[in-house]
Amino acid sequence: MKAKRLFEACVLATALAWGGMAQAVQVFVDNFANDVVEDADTVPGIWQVRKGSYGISSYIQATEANGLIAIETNDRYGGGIVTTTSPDFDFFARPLKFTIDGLTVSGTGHPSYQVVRFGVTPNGNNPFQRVNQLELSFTGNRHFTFMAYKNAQLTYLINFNYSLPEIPNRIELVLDATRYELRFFWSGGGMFFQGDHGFDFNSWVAPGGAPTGETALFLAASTVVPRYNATTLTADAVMVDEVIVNPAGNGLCQ
Ligand SMILES: [Ca+2]
Ligand SMILES: [Ca+2]
Repeated sequence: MKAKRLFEACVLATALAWGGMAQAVQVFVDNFANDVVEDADTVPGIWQVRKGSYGISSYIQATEANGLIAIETNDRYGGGIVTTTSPDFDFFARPLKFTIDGLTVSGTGHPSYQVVRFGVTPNGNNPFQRVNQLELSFTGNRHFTFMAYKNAQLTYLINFNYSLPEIPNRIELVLDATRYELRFFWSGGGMFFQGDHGFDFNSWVAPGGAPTGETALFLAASTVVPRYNATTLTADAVMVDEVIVNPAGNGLCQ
């Protein structure tokens, strides 16, 4: 009930602010429409395909077709696509909203094997090392976590099983220098969370790096049961229609 009231308060604040708002300049958008995984709509070479980091025989495949990115894996620890680390995604410099739209998962295994991962990290070279990052994870059997890895120590910001009919079709994560807001949307409704993410500018660093605020965005899949040495997949796949990064106005609730 508390979360619902907060959502209504935010909607009201947004509605009141609407009339005076200038058109926000979009930071980044990728519709996955040019059939080249590495190239976003207008930014060539921004994505790289990365395997998980634990050295098991992992298989990651990212393909782009029909306006969708599809990520398939047999890796328990996650692999997928990662952007270049960039000041464009620095949410300490200004609030940003990261949107994942048109999300679906599919697979032939048990739904608990199908895991979607999405997050931000200052370590675009290896986001699956999990030293410092904020990461959302959904499984197909409706378990959701929002995790903060800080100096490789894991804190669950959110961790629960939810009674929804499906994985959210759209996820919006708003971050500013200290806080997060998280919204899920699916065909039957929405859900809202907010809280402190636990990082400050100086703790948001890649291993051995200096604080710059620069951030990478990643979208990944993993499976609960890895298929060691597999060279083909049983098609546990995460598919996404669009990734958008927008300024979030003067703070959260935008
Ligand atoms: Ca698309
Ligand atoms: Ca592309």
